[in-house]
Amino acid sequence: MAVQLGAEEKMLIDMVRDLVRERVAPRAAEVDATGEFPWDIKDLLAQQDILAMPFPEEYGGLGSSEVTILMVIEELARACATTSLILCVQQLGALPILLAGTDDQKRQWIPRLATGEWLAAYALTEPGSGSDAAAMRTRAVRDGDHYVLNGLKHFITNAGIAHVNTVFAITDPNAGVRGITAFVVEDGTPGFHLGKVENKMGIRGSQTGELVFEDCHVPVANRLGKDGDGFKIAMSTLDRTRPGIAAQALGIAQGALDFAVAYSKQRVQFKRPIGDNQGIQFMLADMEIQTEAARQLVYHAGEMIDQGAPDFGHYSAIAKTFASDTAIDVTNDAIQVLGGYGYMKEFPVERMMRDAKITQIYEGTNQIQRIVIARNLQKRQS
Ligand code: COS
Repeated sequence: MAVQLGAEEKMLIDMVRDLVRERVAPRAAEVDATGEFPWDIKDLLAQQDILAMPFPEEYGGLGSSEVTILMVIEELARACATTSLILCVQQLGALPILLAGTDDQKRQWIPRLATGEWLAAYALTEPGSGSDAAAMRTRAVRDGDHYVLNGLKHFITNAGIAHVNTVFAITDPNAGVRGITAFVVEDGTPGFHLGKVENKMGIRGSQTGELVFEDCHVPVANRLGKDGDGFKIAMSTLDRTRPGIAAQALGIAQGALDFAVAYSKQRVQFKRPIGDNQGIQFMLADMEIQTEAARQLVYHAGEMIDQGAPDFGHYSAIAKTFASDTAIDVTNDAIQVLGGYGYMKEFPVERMMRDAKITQIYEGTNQIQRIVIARNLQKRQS
C-alpha cells in the first residue's frame, strides 16, 4: 500500500525532515539528560505550524489529514521521542473539544492551541484507575453555574505546562461509565494546581505529573457535551490518537535502525566491517521487516480515520500494539549491533530503547489494545 500524498503534504514532510536534522536531532541527547521540557523546540514546532496540523482551518489550524500528522510524528520521533510527543499530546488534549465541544467552545480554545501559544493535556488516569479508566474517583458536583471538582489525576503529560486541560470526572456516582463527564479546566483556575512531577525512564523532556483539584470551580460553560458523555468522549479520543503513539514508536524504530546500519558499515572487527557478517545482516533485515510492517499498519490506521471508517479504532489498536512492540525489539537489537557502545549514553540507541518502552504502556497498555481488538472481533460475529 502506497499512501498518496499531495504536493503540499510532501513539501511539509521534507521541511520537517530538514528541521529534525538541523534543529531537533542536535538537542535530543541534552533534552533527555536534563529532563527539562524543551520550550525552544515547542516554539519551533509552533513557528513552523506543525502544532496547527490537527486543527480545522476554520479554527486557525492547517486541517491536515491524519496520515500526514502520523508521518510528521514519525519524522520527529526518529530523532527525539520527546519532541514528537509535543504534537501527539496537542492532539490528544484538544480532541475532546473538537469531538464534543460547541462552536463557541472551539472558538474559545482551539485557535491558541493551533498557534502553539497554549499547550493541551488530557487528564483521565488516576492512581487507582489506569487500564480501568471507568474506576476514576475525581468528583464534579454541580453548584449553580459551576461544577466543583475534587480529586487527583496522575501520570498526566504536560501537567503544569498545559493551559487547556481536558479533565474527566464523576458527576453521577450511581451511573457507572455513564456518570462520567468531560470538562476543560484552564491553567490558573483557583483550586487547580500541579502536584508531584515524575522522574521517568524515558521521554524525559516531557513533563509528567499530578493535577490536583481542591474545590476547583469550573464554569458549566466548560463542560464538553452533556453530563454522562465523558467516557465515550474519552474512548473515542483514544481511538483517534493511538495511531499517533504508533507513529512515534515507528519513528523510534526507524531512528534506531538507521543508526545501527550506519554503525555496522563503519565498525571494523576481525579486519572487516561487522555489517559484512551474515549474523549482523540478518539482524538488520529482521529490524527492517518489522519496521516496514509497522509503517504499513500505522498509515493504514491513519487512512481509516481519514476515511471515517466505522471500525477505525480496531486498526488504531492493532497499529499501536504492533508498532510499539516493534520499537522495543528494534531498539533492543540496535543496542546489540552496537555492542558495548550501544549501552553507553554517548550513543543514542539506549535512549531510544528507554523512550520506546512507554509506547507499549501509554494511551492504553498493549494488553488493553488486545482487549479492544478481541472485543471487536467478537462484535463482528454477533
Ligand atoms: N468509543 C466509544 N464508546 C466506547 C468505546 C469507544 N472506543 N469503548 C467503549 N465505549 C462505550 C461502550 O459502548 C459502553 O457504552 P454503553 O454503556 O452506552 O454501551 C461504555 O463505553 C463502556 O464500555 P465498556 O463496557 O467496554 O467499558 P470498560 O470499562 O470495559 O472499558 C476499556 C473498556 C478497557 C477499553 C477502557 O477502559 C480503556 O480503553 N482502558 C484504557 C484506558 C487508557 O487508554 N488509558 C490511558 C490514558 S491516556 S495516557
